[in-house]
Amino acid sequence: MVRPEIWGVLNVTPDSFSDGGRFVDPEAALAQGRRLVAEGASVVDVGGESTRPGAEPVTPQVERERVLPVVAALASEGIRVSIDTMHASTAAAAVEVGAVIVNDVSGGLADPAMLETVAGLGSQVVLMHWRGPSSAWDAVSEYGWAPHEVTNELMGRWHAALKAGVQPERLWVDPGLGFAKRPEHNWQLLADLGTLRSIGARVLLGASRKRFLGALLPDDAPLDERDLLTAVVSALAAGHVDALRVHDVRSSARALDVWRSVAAAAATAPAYRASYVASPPVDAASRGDHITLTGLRAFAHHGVFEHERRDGQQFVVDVTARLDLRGAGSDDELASTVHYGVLAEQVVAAVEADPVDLIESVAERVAGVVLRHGAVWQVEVTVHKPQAPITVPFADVGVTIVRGRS
Ligand code: PMM
Repeated sequence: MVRPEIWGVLNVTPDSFSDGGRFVDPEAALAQGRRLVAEGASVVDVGGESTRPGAEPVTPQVERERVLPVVAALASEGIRVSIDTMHASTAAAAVEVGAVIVNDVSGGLADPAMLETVAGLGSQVVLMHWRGPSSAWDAVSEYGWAPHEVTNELMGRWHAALKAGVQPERLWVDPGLGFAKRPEHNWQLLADLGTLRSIGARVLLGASRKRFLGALLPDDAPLDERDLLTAVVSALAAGHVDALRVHDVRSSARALDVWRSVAAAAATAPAYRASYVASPPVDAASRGDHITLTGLRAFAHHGVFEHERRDGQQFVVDVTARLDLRGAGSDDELASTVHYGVLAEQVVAAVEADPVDLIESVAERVAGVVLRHGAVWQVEVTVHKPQAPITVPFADVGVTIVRGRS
């Protein structure tokens, strides 16, 4: 399992919600950027305009004056810098002085020139889910199941970016936790990051210190108490995202150490016991999706009798693999599903491998092979033995097992 990156937040603003005013001085900002990297950040995300509800918008000019010296200084030290801006002109100027990622919380909607500008810059681009400025949030924070709407809307931004000329491998998406989302919508998004992955872009997640986490703490809790909650989110989300955007890098890095230890242990377990940390969560909408393969024929030497071991016989296998097929249904990409031809060959190979006494063991082996496909969350396997040594006339005998991820 690949460990997600940590992106450290560096707000060079007088008024950001959690670190406003602390790093306005370029020297203080530079020192903080270095500290974020020393603590484990692989990117420093520099912002010069607060997105906090009620914050005063700044002109691109003021924004550039704040961020450019800091971006240039960090980049000159070999640090990968992301510029958090909604302004195409700031994005271009920041890339000019060394930024390698443009993080646009409006997903290219706030500034009509943004997508074409970044297409020409050659940088990576984060498209965050956005439904307008904070003044409009009350009117637009309605969702059925937030992961669906957010994914659909981000898919639209992803297409817009491609149309503007941005290559797909340069694109990131971000569900925009806290942006026009009520608390329940943020929790829904965290519960179903798998849907977001169906877009096929890398996923960035920004839960750090946000209000929905603060709501779990006493009213008078200091802001940095939210870092523990952020770190827990980092560990819970780690298997589903490519990067985590956080203010306190240390605590999330420690949380990822724990996650990685669990994920490493999961990787050594029998495949059908693969831990939930390695698999996308399954939401109700896709629970019934499945691929079936029936009547797969294999010749093997399983059985308790000597003649069975010596002569072999035919086995017939049916497999029902349950996985979320919505991504494949919308992008029409083989990579978004399981290739049934490959699966069929793997199942037959598993049946034809070393002889065992029981078809129960054969079924377990087949289930393990199917669950090795990370997208499959549950599998039903039936192994038939139509030539079994049964002394009375019979049509078929088989065992069926259902296995899933714990
Ligand atoms: N959140 C903030 C600012 N920029 N960018 C991305 N991609 N994702 C986010 O969730 C996000 C962001 C909120 O402000 P902060 O800098 O005070 O955390």
